[in-house]
Amino acid sequence: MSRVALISGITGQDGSYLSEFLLDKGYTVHGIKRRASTFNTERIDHVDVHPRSGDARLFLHYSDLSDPASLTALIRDIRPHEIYNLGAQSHVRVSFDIPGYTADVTGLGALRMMEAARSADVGCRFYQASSSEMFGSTPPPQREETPFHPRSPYACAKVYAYWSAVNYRESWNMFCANGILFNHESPRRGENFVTRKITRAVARIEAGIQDKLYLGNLDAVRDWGYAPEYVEAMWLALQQDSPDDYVVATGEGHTVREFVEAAFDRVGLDWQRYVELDPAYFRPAEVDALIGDYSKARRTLGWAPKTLFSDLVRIMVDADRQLLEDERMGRLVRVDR
Ligand code: NAP
Ligand code: G4F
Repeated sequence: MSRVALISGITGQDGSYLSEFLLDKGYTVHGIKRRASTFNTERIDHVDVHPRSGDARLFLHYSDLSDPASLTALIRDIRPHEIYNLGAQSHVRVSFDIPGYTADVTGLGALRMMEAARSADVGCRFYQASSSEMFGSTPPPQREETPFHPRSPYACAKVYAYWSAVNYRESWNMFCANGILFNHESPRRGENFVTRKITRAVARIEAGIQDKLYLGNLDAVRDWGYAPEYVEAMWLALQQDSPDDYVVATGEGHTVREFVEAAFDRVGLDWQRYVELDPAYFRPAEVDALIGDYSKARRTLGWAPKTLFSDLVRIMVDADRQLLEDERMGRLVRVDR
């Protein structure tokens, strides 16, 4: 019988890659989508076979991390072997504008998922999408034992969710694992995270339809990996004999400025002619440097990154050039089923 997984955040970057990964492994995949006034399933439409075809192994359900009753009912109904809690208000800068909502969805939402799994009593394994943002101002390299010093409402909420997962493990003997993932990017990255904002702008500036790119802090250092590789680490964390917490990273740090320079270089343009600073993109408190030590994941999970900085920049710039070309040629048409 096929294994069953439930993913919150299935419509996001990681949820889409994880769905593909689990479907390839033969899983039946259920995902939580939230009601929106516009279509929000663009990242998974290509793997979503309609149930009426009889071949479907991906099923989407309306629910929300703010609605405990629907989470409990869903888990009781589908009885998953594995739950991946990827849903979150995941934008750090935005979390300063909506701190209460971020705490509710990103922090309490994780608790609601764990409590729903516990009360449904289905004996499933639970993955919590923890974040390198929890390390905040603690200097690199950061590893599992590094103390947290969160610097945003988002990071505070993630610390709460992290400790809730540890607490459910210790209190209820639930198999709860935290993946402490450092930044990971891809052509499916949300357009208002810095890497994707840059690569989209590069494609548009090259095509002559955008003049300037407005950014905030160019000095921040991030450890950027490739998202499709990171979802394998999530799965591996749930295949171990006992639950644990893992840093997942590349071990390489680069500044935002280096990313900008490499992306403009890819199309032969001098970034200094196009990039301007806008104070609106600076944060009330910044995380200066995140560089992860992933030795435990390598040793225990057998996981290591394959795609490093310059390949990541190339993949993202080339994908945004292609996407723009497809949009301009009218090749991207949504077909309702
Ligand atoms: P993302 O693209 O922003 O996706 C977030 C997902 O959460 C989307 O599917 C979103 O739905 C959903 N969501 C938001 N609010 C929700 C709610 N109230 N109820 C249910 N679902 C809700 O994020 P990502 O990059 O894939 O990251 C996945 C997870 O890993 C997040 O928890 C993030 O905080 C964490 N993380 C990410 C990174 C990274 O570098 N990407 C690093 C460390 C940790 P809509 O599509 O409807 O908006
Ligand atoms: O791309 P960012 O918005 O990602 P950030 O804040 O590191 O958070 C991401 O990674 C976390 C893991 O460490 C995740 F938990 C979180 O969910 C999210 O996926 O910003 C990266 C850096 C920051 O230092 C920011 O100040 O880029 C700097 N930056 C400079 N100009 C900008 C901009 N960030 C954004 N979003 N937009 C700018 O214009």
